[in-house]
Formats: sequence, structure tokens, C-alpha cells
Amino acid sequence: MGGLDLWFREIHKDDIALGVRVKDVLWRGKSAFQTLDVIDTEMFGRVLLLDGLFMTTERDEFIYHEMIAHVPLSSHPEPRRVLVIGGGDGGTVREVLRHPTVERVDLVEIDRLVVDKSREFLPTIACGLDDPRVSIHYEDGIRWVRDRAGAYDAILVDSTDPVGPAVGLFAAEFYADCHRALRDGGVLSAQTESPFFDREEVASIYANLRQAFPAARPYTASVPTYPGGYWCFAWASKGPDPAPEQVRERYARLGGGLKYYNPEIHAAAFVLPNYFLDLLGAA
Ligand code: SPD
Repeated sequence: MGGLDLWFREIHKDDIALGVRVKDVLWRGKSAFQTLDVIDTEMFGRVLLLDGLFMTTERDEFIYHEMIAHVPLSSHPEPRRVLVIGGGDGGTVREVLRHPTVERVDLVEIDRLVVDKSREFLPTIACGLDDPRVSIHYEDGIRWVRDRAGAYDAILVDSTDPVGPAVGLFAAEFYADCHRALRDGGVLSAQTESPFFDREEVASIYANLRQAFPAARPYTASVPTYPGGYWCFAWASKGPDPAPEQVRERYARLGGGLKYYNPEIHAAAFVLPNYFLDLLGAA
């Protein structure tokens, strides 16, 4: 007799799904904000799901976390104070800490359960959270940035999708507050969904973002567990675009060990297909 054939499926927009065979269910629970599940799988290792959606997996997390952190931080002359909004699994913080100039990281995560369960079940992702440079604040990131004028060199918005409590993290008011919270030359990155499946959301996110940062633009990476696999991030800055030599010099300072990001990926990630350019034109 065969064992149980247990599958998890993330259904996107009612019409498509990504499925993964489940070896074990490690934790299931609920906070005041969302449901949280940790499953173990053959293909992706341990997987964190929030409200039934893939957030991060042991196998492909490096792609998303390296790209949301190193693209902005390599664009800044000397990032010292960094704010991560969301990102309670710790993967983005782990990458930020690779930058030798970083003195302090504020992680503002609304849901303590995400941090607690990531520490318990995803130690290779959460490993930077106990670094002395990191302060964790269990607060709403939207409120946090409101009164922090000139506090940060970089803001990284590692949010969930634009539903429920995260909707405000994609709004024009929030991006204006981020602009104010950045020092001169400050940079921002944010996860901004699938340009293929989330056309309306992406168009509206960039229209909102460009009210505060007129030169904001997307860059992309292939994240296998997100809908469609082709994912975009926003890059926005109060300073000039970095010279390619600066990006190369920053990369050398990271001292190796990265599995996705390098200076060639940095440049190539900003190259967009025509359908995505058209979408931004419409925005
Ligand atoms: N559709 C999933 C988008 C999730 C982006 N945030 C993931 C958090 C990883 N640190």
C-alpha cells in the first residue's frame, strides 16, 4: 500500500496554481494577522506559507533575498543605517549584514509569529536576527516610517502581497513617507509582484512609487515558487545611478558566498521585455 499523496497548491487569481508534494506538515497556526504554515517538501525543503501563499523556501530563498538586498545596497555609496519592513523570516536581514559598512538594521515586522516560527523552523534563513546590529520592532511598517525623517540610508520593503494589512505598503502615501525617511542619496527596494500575472497591481504600484521617486524602476529575478516565476522588484533612489565600477567594488567587498547576485546580474536585471515596458508606459 502506498503512502499518503499529500500536495500543497498555491492558487493564484483563481485560475493557475503551483503545487508541491508535501513530506510533512511541521506547524500550522494563526496570528492576529494571518495564517502561518510550515511544511517540509522534497523539492524545496522547508517552506513558509502565509495565508496559503509561498513566502520563502529553503531551496530558492537566496534568489529573492540576495536581489532585494544587494541591488539597492550596492547602489549606495556607504549604507550605514538600514530599515527592513516585513521580512520577519530574516532572509533579507541576513543579506544586509554582509555589507561591511552597515552599522544598524531596524527590522519592522507586524507579526511576531513569523519571526518566532522562522527562528524555530528556518534557522538558515533567520540566522542573522540575533546579530547585535539588528533591532526587531513588532510594529506596523506604515506607521513606523511616518515620523522618521532622514533616518535611513536604505529602506527594503520585503512585504507580503498587496492584500489585507500589506495593501498600504504599496500606496503613494507610504512611498512619500519612505522618501522622507531616507537621507540624501538614500535608496529603496521593494518586492512588486509578477509583471505577467499581476498587471494591474504592478501598473498601480509604479504609478504610486513614481509620485515620490520619479526615476523609480523595476528590476527582475526568477523566483521559482512565486506565480509565473518571473518576479519584479522596485529600485528607487534619492541619489544618482551607481557607476558599474561601484557595483563591482561593492560586490568584491561582500567577500563571496552569494549564489545569485553578481555585478552582471545587477546590470541585466534592469533589462525589461517590451510587454513590461508597455505596462509601465501605461502607468
Ligand atoms: N507572492 C509572494 C510574495 C512574497 C514576498 N515576500 C516574501 C518574504 C520573504 N522574505
